[in-house]
Amino acid sequence: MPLDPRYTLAALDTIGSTNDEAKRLARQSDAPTLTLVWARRQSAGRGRLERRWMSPEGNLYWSCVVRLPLVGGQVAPVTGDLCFAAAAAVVATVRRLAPEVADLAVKWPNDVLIGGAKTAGILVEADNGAAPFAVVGIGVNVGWAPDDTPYPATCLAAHGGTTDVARAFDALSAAFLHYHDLLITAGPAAVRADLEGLWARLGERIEVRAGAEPLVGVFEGLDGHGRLCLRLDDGRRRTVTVGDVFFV
Ligand code: BT5
Repeated sequence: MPLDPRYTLAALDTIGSTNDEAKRLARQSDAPTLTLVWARRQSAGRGRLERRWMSPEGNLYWSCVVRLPLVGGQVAPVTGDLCFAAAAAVVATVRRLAPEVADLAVKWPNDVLIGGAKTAGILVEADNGAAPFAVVGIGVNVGWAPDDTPYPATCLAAHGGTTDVARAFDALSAAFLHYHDLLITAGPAAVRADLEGLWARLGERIEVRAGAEPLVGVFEGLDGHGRLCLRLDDGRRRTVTVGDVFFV
């Protein structure tokens, strides 16, 4: 499947982090929107909060520059929306490349799980400088998963899916373009609609670490901005914009 001509591709062998390379290209060489960086392996792959993303050969390491639209002279708050677009693109990719998978879920805001185990992670980073942009970074475990993470991890191949990273690249690139365009033409609610029914632990008790104090309560759903809504044990409701969800 040829890459859509709206993308510009930098395909690399080994790089520290495809997100860092995408940021460098966006800042230094004025790379256009939809500049893609794809590496065979990463030597310093990152998760959120500088956590490590294990990145040996055999998996997909994909980052895309998205130039942010300006709304009323301000950078539109689209970072979270891009995270949902990325999650929806990963879900479409898993469905295509591992069609036997039944238990697919998204752990708010950025993990895609198969059978409760992490299969993909998403890291969206924004630069609100003079020429604002975001980098959408996606790691998909295609043929390999770590066995020493605090929470279980898995890969497509372990669920009857492909081991072909190039196929995963093609599928993810096509799916992300679809959701990128849907975000622009129909808005974030249309993107989130495709994630309905996929939220892990909806209606169940979860723990959210967003500040100093962990919050424990029932995950009631997302609000109109994609924020997580929690009903605490004392009946109060809290919405969380950024945080980590833990299963209790
Ligand atoms: C994420 O962070 O899940 C975002 C991961 C984004 C990785 C992509 S790869 C392409 C681009 N370039 C980068 O440098 N990054 C992006 P977070 O929610 O913070 O989860 C990180 C945690 O996941 C780690 O602390 C480990 O416990 C676990 N982990 C690390 N590597 C993993 C892997 N390959 N598969 C499953 N879990 C992993």
